Amino acid sequence: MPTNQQDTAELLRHSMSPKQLEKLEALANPHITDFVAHAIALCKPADVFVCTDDSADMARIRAMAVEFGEERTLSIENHTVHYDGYHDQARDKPHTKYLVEAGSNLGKTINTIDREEGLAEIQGIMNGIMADKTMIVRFLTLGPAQSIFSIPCVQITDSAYVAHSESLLYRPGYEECRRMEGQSGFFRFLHGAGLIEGGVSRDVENRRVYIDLENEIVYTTNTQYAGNTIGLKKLALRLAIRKADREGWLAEHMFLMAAVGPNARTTYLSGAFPSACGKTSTSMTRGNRIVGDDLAYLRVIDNEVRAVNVESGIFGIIENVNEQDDPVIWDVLHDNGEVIFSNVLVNKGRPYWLGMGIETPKSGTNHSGDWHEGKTDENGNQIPLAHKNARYTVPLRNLANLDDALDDPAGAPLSGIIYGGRDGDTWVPVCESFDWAHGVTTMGASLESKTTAATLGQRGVRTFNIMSNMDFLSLSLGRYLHNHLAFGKDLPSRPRIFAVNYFLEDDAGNFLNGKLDKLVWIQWMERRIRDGIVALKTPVGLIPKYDDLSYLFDQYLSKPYSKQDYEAQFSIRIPALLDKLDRVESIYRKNAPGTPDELYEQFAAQRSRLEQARKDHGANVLSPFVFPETK
Ligand code: OXD
Ligand code: MN
Repeated sequence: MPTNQQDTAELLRHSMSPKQLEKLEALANPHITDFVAHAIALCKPADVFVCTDDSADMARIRAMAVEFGEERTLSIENHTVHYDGYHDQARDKPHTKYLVEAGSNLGKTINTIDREEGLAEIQGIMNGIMADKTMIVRFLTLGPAQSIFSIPCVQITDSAYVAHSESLLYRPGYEECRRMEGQSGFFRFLHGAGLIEGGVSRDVENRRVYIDLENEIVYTTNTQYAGNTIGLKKLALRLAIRKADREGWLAEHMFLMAAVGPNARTTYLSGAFPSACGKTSTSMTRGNRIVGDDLAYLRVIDNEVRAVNVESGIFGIIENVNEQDDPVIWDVLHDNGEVIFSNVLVNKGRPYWLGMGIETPKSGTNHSGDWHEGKTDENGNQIPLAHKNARYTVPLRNLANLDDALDDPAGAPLSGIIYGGRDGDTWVPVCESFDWAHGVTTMGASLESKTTAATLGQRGVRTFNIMSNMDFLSLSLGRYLHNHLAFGKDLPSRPRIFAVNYFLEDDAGNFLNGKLDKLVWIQWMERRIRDGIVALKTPVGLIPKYDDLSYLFDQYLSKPYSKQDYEAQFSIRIPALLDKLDRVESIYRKNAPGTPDELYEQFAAQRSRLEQARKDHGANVLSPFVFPETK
């Protein structure tokens, strides 16, 4: 590694063409220069490309993705397809670790490695990793430009696919870095895809995502899958949670939307659901407008909670996107704006995916290479035509339902926060908390959800996932929860907190709700916030009255809603709710010293309300019709 300014200058001159060096030097920022020099000394690239905000540089990145074989063009102009390796289709949690000093207090639920050992390992793997490749250096921002929310970032990668995805997903940041006039304070990401074979990372057993919180650098290697590699996505979220802890704001795994109520009034809602549990489809519900589908920062500004979308694009799950249910995305995927499809089937230049609602071909190319119906993998399992976690990457500006708040440097005023998981048997479809602390503890901090294809490993396993942010926590559970409780405590008016569950099942395992019913839940929340419509008071929170839902189903979905459906969906399942309290409480008691007492107090109160209701009504499962009305 270069140790002084003269060595750094020498190394850069030796490794970069005068034109690329000029772009770097124009930033006049020694912190950036040092990081680039550190990356060059470690990864030893054949050459270096510095990407400014200029459209010619962006076009060069896209062209490189095709030249390097990481993307292939499709029959619609501006559309490409990218494949990740067969065993590199999702986030790798076991190999994602924080570098920590001995005695770290991150707690038992967070994956860590001794700092020196981890740095030696990752730097060993990355030594010379770009030997015959081009290193791409990018500058981007998280959040709107020139805003109190925004964080400048430097991404270094040898994957033109990663760099290209970032053009679609984030705001440019070269000019923002120039304005920093030599200061530090940006997040840094270094990615090397490793040995590439057939356009994909080959050495996935050496896949690593190592996070250096102290220096705000993330190293990632031997993977291309965006959730492991795109610095500004889940890697930055881990750094942002720490920064937010220091500075008194919240960095969340949340969509942000404008719910459009009567007379076109706008009510901003955010929602934290685990990956592949409906964030994108909720923010896209018909008649409402999207601000973002995955990551939000929340700050208190002038006594009001305001939120921004960290991103300016969508890396969305494509499974089940069909023309009827998802018309806005369907159009974007068929227009000639830029799209990167990943891990879909391609036949004659056209992409196909699972659940797209049209007839699909029996052969083509997919994440397994040449594919034909009935093809099996090394374990004899049938390979579907596309991966369940296949994706599309698009800029938000191409969407017809985009809300103006996207680029507001002051963010959107937030009126409601929704927590939701994939829960087959316990929680009602929609419920409002009694107050901030009740919502934070019994909804956000108690969230459980079945695992999905967005992470490697078994699917369908009920897993604790605090605020849907568990995979990205860089703080102890107790500290993170404390921050949430404190965030809303002294505000004159706080966002209401709701919990939703789109995945409730009957005894035969059929979903009790249709895919579009969420539109009704959104409208009910909107009416609670803006009109204070009456609700029913249950032991776990406030649920909708049948008449209100019946009206909203008719208005928004032109569908009758029967009392039987209402009863099946909104019954209070006391044993399941008590079991949930026990399961979640034991996680905090075992793994989270420092958990605020308020959580245990709220749990005890909820438990006694449930037990009292069982006594009062003499049944384990209580119909919603037994509960009294409340404001
Ligand atoms: C995502 C994820 O891709 O959370 O958004 O995995
Ligand atoms: Mn996500």
